[in-house]
Amino acid sequence: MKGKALALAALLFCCAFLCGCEPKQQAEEPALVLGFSQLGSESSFRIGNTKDIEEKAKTYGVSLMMDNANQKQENQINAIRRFIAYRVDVIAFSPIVEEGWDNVLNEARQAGIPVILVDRTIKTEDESLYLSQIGADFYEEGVMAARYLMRKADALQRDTLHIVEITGTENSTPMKQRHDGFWDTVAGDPRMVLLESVNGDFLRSRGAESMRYLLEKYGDQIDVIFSHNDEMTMGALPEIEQAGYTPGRDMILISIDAGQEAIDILKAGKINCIVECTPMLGSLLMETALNVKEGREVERVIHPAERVFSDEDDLSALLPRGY
Ligand code: GZL
Repeated sequence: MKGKALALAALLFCCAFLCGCEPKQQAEEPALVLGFSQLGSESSFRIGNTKDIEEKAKTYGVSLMMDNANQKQENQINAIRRFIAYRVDVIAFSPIVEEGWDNVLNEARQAGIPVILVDRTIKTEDESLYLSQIGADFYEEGVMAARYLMRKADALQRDTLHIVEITGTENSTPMKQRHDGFWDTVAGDPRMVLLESVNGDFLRSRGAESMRYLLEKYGDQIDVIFSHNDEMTMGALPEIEQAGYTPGRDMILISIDAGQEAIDILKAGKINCIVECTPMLGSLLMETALNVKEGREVERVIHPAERVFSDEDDLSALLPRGY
């Protein structure tokens, strides 16, 4: 009897295999449900960051609830509350500014939902409100920008460089730390003279407005523009040219992010230096969130590796940036 049953089972399996009707697969349970509040779509960095997180969620089998806050903190707070109500496994978000998160993160903690910060960070008295912060070392980005400028001053044998700064979103981590990293580094260098810092909110349109204002006020005095991101640099470039100056030659341009559009302009000689701020944080986020769900230890601060691209380099073999 047993031999006949085995033969029948083998026959059925062969039939199933030959007609391609393998046994029904159980629907895969997601590895985890992750709620992510993205701050907006203000730059190629941000768009690249969103795209990478969406792609890596698929790669890691993570069920992703993505919300775009369109540059408003209240929208991020509301999204986090929706994630709590939905009882996601982990909440992650890129805080548009550093303050004002304690209440909603306390609600997440009371609901037993762990929180991961992505890209930017928050200011809080209660460090237990989040488990990990994954993002660039913005202070170091400012330092790298300043070190490039000091090398450039040496190469040009300049006694003085008058600098204008176009900063990112007020009270955001990248704005505060890029500013501090840059000015702390040049503090001891008498050649470096700040004319004025103006806020461009990381936006192309505001970068143009800021550059127009600075050109009208300082004109020929400007030797260096230190811009906190590529979007604002792109906005500033046509203003510089329309005022009759050659960017990259009459004025030294230093930017941050290193998206493809800006890299192409660096290669064309109109930007002198771009400090990389990689948006490709998706794998780090998924791995950290999965570790959190499994109850494994995670690092408190995770910085991706970043480099500088400048007119000191041969960029001919540089691979496409992907953002
Ligand atoms: C930095 C990120 C900044 C980018 C800008 O990690 O927060 O925000 O440099 C973006 O392009 O707007």
